[in-house]
Amino acid sequence: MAICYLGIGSNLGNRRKNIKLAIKKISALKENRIIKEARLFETLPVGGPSGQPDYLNTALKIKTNIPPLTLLKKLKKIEIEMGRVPSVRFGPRIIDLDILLYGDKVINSRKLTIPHPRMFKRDFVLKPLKEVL
Ligand code: PH2
Ligand code: MG
Ligand code: MG
Repeated sequence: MAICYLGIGSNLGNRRKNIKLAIKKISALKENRIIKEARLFETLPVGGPSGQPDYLNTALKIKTNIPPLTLLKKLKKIEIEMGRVPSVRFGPRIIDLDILLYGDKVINSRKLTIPHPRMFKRDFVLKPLKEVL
């Protein structure tokens, strides 16, 4: 089992409901257990088109046996199930599920970079992450 940290964000629709549903779906994945859940943080959008709605952000600490790339695929599947549609970079989204850290792994593949490449510069990631570390 590996300890893994996920970042979650939503700035479209019922943001709180979106995040709660995503957490429910994450906890329903086999070989995956939620250890800690951060509070919800209201945050200003960083990057992307101007005028997009504010975000709610949170973070999870999970214990998982799902390998990183498989976990990424499962998270993407949840995003799509929840109605996320492709948009411009950093554009508004119903749900965004990011792998921040996965054990002590360092991964630099075409599909996945761990630690998350922008997490250390982003308050909206670090604030909730601090609560679950
Ligand atoms: N996610 C982004 C880009 N900008 N801004 C906030 N406040 N919260 C986010 O989750 C966020 C963002 C790309 O994933
Ligand atoms: Mg993101
Ligand atoms: Mg993402």
